[in-house]
Amino acid sequence: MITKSFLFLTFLAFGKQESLEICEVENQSCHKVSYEKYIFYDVNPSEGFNLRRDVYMRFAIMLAEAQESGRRLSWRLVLPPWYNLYHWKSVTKKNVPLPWGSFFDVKSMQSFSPIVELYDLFDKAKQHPVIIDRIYVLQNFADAFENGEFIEKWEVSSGCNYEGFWGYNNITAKEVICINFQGKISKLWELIGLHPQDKYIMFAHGEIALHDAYGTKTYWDCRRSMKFNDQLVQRAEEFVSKYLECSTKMCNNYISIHWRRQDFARYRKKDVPSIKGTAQQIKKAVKHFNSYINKVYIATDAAISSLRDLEIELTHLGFSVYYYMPSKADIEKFRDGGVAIIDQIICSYAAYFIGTHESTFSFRIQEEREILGHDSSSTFNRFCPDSGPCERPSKWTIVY
Ligand code: GFB
Repeated sequence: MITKSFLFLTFLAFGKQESLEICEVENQSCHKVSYEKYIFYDVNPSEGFNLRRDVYMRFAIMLAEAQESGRRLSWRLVLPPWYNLYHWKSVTKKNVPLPWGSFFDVKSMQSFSPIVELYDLFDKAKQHPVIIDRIYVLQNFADAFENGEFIEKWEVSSGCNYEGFWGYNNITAKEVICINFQGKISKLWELIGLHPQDKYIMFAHGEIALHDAYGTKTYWDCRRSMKFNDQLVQRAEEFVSKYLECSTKMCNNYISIHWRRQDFARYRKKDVPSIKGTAQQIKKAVKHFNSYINKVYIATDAAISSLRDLEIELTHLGFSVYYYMPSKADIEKFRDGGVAIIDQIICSYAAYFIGTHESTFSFRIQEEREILGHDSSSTFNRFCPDSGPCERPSKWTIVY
């Protein structure tokens, strides 16, 4: 409580009212009082887990860079809970919003950017419900190019709405504004600057704002801070040790594949191989890389019947095949999201990896392998279609 003994207040942070320093003359002491403001964001409901991880990075970097520049110190990023993801098909406990701590080491993420879990914000916010001052619903412009040029811009538009708040009914908003937006994420500060008094703002369709820069040191600093939650790492390591007989994060005795099927096998036939073709490509890769390896770890979203067919093909070719089949208890504990991360961790420890073209699930494994220090020639490999052109995957190597 501020009493008469507090005689003066100073504004910090370049004259903006971002934090207050309160000095008490009687005690001759000063302390800062935080004046926190919060950015919420959400992503198009149909987007999967691994694109969402990338959207997080765009916002986390935006906030981290703002802090580093010494401006906008009061802003925090609220992590949108994981809720009702389209690809999460297991029928376990009823669908509840899951915090980021279920999958990631949030303390490590906080070492990079000023983030808070939504449940922490509920604790901090004195008002209930939390009332968001303004939701900006981002939309694409009808035509991204003006006279053949991509220009960064935004304009207020109409015809949008926002339904959501991850199933919570104790969040609401005063105003929803539709914005046609194209450009880098730091341009969102222009929108934030329109109403300097706002304390809680939100961007819906956050995926529309692009990275300021991709693959830079800052990108990788952020990416490295996204460590997985310990329980998931432990479960993956148990599997690697017990079945793949390796006890380091850089195994030399198995290769891993991410075999994305489902919609990829149906609609992207020019990018993915048949079952027989997959087995043949694995054989060729092993022969080229290290013909002593005979263990193949498969991460996949394929139907069990297709997985068994691939297993039969690979067994005929002399390979021992491994995959992680979560028990009911594992699914209850880790949920679909955690089970997928366990697959990703196991793939990341392998001597050699082959991924699926343009799958963000594969991209995240490649990044993990870069962080672990695998030679990039063992990482940036993809399955090709049985016939036709096969573009080499881009190499996004780590920067320190
Ligand atoms: O993560 P994600 O965006 O990767 O979505 P893509 C695919 C989801 O399918 C994952 C499951 O988050 C998992 O829930 N999944 C895929 C897997 N592969 C595996 C696997 O090997 N193991 C396990 N356990 N689960 C995007 C989609 O997928 O591709 C978009 O999100 C769209 O909706 C686009 O379809 C073309 O980038 O592969």
